[in-house]
Amino acid sequence: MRFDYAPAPESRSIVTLRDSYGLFIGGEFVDGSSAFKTISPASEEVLAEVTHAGPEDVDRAVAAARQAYERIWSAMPGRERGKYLFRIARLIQERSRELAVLETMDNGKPIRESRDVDVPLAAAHFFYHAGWADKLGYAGFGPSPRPLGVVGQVIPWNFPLLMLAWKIAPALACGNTVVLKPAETTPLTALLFAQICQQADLPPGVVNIVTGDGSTGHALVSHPGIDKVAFTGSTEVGKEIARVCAVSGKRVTLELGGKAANVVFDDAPVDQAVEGIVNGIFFNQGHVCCAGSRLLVQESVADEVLSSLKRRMATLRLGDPLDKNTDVGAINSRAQLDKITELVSSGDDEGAQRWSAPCPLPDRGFWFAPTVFTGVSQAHRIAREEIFGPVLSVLTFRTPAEAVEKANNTPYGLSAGVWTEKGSLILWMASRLRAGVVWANTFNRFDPASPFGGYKESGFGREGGRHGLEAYLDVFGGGDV
Ligand code: TAP
Repeated sequence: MRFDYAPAPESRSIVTLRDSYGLFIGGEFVDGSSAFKTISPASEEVLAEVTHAGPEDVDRAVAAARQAYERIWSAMPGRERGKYLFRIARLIQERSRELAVLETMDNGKPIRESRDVDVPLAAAHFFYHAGWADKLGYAGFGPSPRPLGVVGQVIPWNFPLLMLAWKIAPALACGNTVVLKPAETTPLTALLFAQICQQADLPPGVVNIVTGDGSTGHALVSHPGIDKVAFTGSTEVGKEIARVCAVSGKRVTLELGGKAANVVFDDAPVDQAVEGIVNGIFFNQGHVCCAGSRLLVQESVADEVLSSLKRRMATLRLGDPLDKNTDVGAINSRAQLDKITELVSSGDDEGAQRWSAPCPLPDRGFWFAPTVFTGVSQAHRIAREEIFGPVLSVLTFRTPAEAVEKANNTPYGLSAGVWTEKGSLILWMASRLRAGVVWANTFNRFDPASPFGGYKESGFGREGGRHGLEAYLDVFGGGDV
C-alpha cells in the first residue's frame, strides 16, 4: 500500500531577509565596491543582494583582524575567550530555527538536514572549542602554545554554516582572529552569523566576513597580512592555493575533494547497509566531500543489495527543501547541475547502466533524481571523478584484498565505509584503507571531538578534536612554548 504525505512546509516567517548585505568588517556591516545576487536554488527566486569584496575590501578586513589580534584577542586569557565562544554557541542554539530555514533557502538542502545536522553540529563545534580555550596548555603542544595571528579562511557551499563553524571555532579558541569568505552561492548564514557575533559582543575585528567569488578568495589567500590559510573546497582550487602560498611563510591546511568507497561484505545486514548506502550518497544531494560515491559490494550479494537499494531509492521524496518530509533537496546551482549532468552523460557514453529513482522533478530550480550506475569499471570517469551530486557508481569485488585495492585506487583519500559483522575484518580493512576517516557499519557521522581530514589529493591537516587545534597554534617553537 502506498501512503501519500501531506505537505508539511516549514514557515519562512522566522527569517528576516534584508534587501542587501554589506561586508562585515571591524564589527560593522560596511559598503563594498560592487554587488551580486544570491538566489534560492529550489525556486531561482532572488533572496538578497550581497556585496562583492574587492582587493581593497579584503585589505580593510585583514587590517581590522590584525588590529583586533594585537590589541585584544591574542592577549585575552583563554578563559575569557572561551566565554565568547560559549555565548556564540548558545546564540546559535537560540536562533537555530532561523539559521536552519535560512540555510535551506540559500543552499537548497532539506530543512530536516539543516535543522537536525548542520545547525546542531555548528553549535556543538563552538561549545567544544569553548572548552579548549583555557586548556590549550594541556593539549600536548607545550605549556603555553601561541596563536598564529590572522587567519584567512575560504569555505564551500555544501555546508555553509557548518564549515564556517569548523573554521572559526578552533581559530578563535586558539587566540587567532579571522577573515572568512563564504561561497558565492551561499553567503546568507555567514552574514547572519556576523549578526550573532554582534549580539555576543565579540570584540570588533575578531571575526570579519567578506563575501564575493573566487577572486575575493584569491585576494584573501594571497594577502601578505595573513599568517595562515585554511581552505575547504575542490582539489583544483586547493592546488592553486598551495601554489599561491608556497614560500610565503603562511601556514596552510587544505580540506579537499573525495571519492569514497563504501564497502559492503556478504555478511552485512542488507537493510542496514542499504540505509547506510542511501545516507552515504543521497544525504545533502551528494554534495558531501566524504560521500560514499563508490559502492563496492561483494559479488555474491550484489543482486540482493542492488534490488533492495533501488526499492529504497524509489521511496525517497524529492522536492521543496522547506518541506519537512523532503529527503532530497535542490542542487545548489545551475553550474553544479551542469557538472553532474555532464559526468552522468559520460557514464552513459562509457557503457555503464543508469537507473534513476522515478520521482518527478519540479519545473523551476535545479534538480537531479537520485541515480545509480551499475556495470561500472574502474576506468570510467564516474568511478574516478568527484561528481558531488546524488549519483552512485557500483563496482563489485570477490575478496577483501580486492576490495582494498579497488577502494584505494583513487587519487583521493578522505573517507571510507565498511559493512560487515566481523570486527576483525573491520580492523583489517581500516588499517589498509588510505582514508582519513573509516566508518564501520555507519556512514557520515561527525563529531567535533573527532579529527577529520584527508590523504593524497583530499588535502592535508585535520579539523576537529585535539589534532585540529594544532593547525591554529604555533607548535614549532615560534612562541614561548
Ligand atoms: P571550490 O570551487 O573549490 O570553492 C571553494 C571556495 O573557494 C569558494 O568559497 C570559492 O569561491 C573559493 N574559490 C574559488 N576559486 C578560488 C581561488 N582561486 N582562490 C581562493 N578561493 C577560491 O569548491 P566548491 O565547488 O565550492 O565546493 C565543492 C568542493 O569542496 C568539493 O570538491 C568538495 O569535496 C570539497 N569539500 C571538501 C570538504 C572537506 S572537509 N574535505 C568539505 C566540503 C567540501 P566561489 O564560491 O565564489 O567560487
